[in-house]
Amino acid sequence: MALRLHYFAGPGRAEVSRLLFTIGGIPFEDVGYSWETFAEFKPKTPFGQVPVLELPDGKMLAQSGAIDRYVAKLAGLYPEDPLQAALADQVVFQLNDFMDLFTPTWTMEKDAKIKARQEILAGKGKEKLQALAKVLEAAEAEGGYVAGGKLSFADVAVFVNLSGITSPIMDGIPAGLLDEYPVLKAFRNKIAKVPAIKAYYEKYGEGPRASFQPDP
Ligand SMILES: N[C@@H](CCC(=O)N[C@@H](CS)C(=O)NCC(=O)O)C(=O)O
Repeated sequence: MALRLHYFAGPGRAEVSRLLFTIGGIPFEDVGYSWETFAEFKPKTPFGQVPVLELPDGKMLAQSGAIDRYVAKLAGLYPEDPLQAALADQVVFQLNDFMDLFTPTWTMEKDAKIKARQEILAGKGKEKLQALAKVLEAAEAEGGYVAGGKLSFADVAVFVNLSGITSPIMDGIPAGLLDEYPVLKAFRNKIAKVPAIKAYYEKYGEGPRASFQPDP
């Protein structure tokens, strides 16, 4: 039985793993839920949340960070060198800190949500994106990727988070946000052109994933 990745239909916290499976050529089943169908599955998960990766023996692995690293190792996309692995991880944790800023906005009414997101982008969010740009600029000069001079799960995570934050479903976030951060824009676009990633969004790049395409 193939590994089964359970999540909602959108990109969200499962997209990094979907791409890692795809780049690595590892077959997997992408099991999508609506809020209604998730209610039935929820009690079967370790922590009542998705994503969950169902293993061939039926065991369930939860937490996107654990799933991403496991799939990255299967796909040969987790650096073997401990320092390079830590350098990859530091960027992924920085991305998590950035995305966590928006967590309280998800349940807000539309007007409040737009205002709160604009404030984040002008304050703490800007600081975090600027800091990320500095790290990526240095990485670019040292081999072109986040760690070890080659593609790893951290590059995929950068791509997914920068594409996701500018998704058409993100009220209050300008589609052209990355124009303010040329290093981030260029990096996202470079990873968008990795052949397996580009092919994935040629197939699935509609709706919330429109922003995952390479720049025109
Ligand atoms: N830290 C967890 C968070 C998982 C999470 O927040 N999942 C949300 C969807 S993005 C969920 O399952 N929500 C439904 C619920 O909590 O009932 C991870 O990264 O996997």
